[in-house]
Amino acid sequence: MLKKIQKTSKLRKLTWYGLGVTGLCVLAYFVMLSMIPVNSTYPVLGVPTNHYIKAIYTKNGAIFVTTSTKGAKKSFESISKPIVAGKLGELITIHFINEDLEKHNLNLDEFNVHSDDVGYFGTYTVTFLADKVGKFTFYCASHPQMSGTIIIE
Ligand SMILES: [Cu+2]
Repeated sequence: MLKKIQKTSKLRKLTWYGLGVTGLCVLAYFVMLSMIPVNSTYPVLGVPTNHYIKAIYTKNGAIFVTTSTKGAKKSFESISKPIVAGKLGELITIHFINEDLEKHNLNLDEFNVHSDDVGYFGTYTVTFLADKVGKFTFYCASHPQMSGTIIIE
């Protein structure tokens, strides 16, 4: 009788242990998935550089403005055709924020970045691997005047 109880509790422990390991594996799987840049098929380890791209309203129509940070301070430059700079091999995270009443989207074809339409004060975050050098154009598909340049060196 006692042996049977011991056996059952052992089995129970084993079951919980099994469930725990399975849970951890599932968690690890999703963490790994989240580390895959949008233009890659495998996870890339690294701390991405954060770039912020805002869509703002001006009297000449909406434009993109940008800023990038490594620290806490952010300041946006209100110039049209902004430039985002990165280095080859770097993970780049773009936070797109729409501060215009109209919907906008963000596209960077060469790195497979395509957002849906983002509404007023909506955001879209994407991480990609800067795996080629050159000058690339990001743009809003709905508004031809909205574009900027990404330079990877
Ligand atoms: Cu737009």
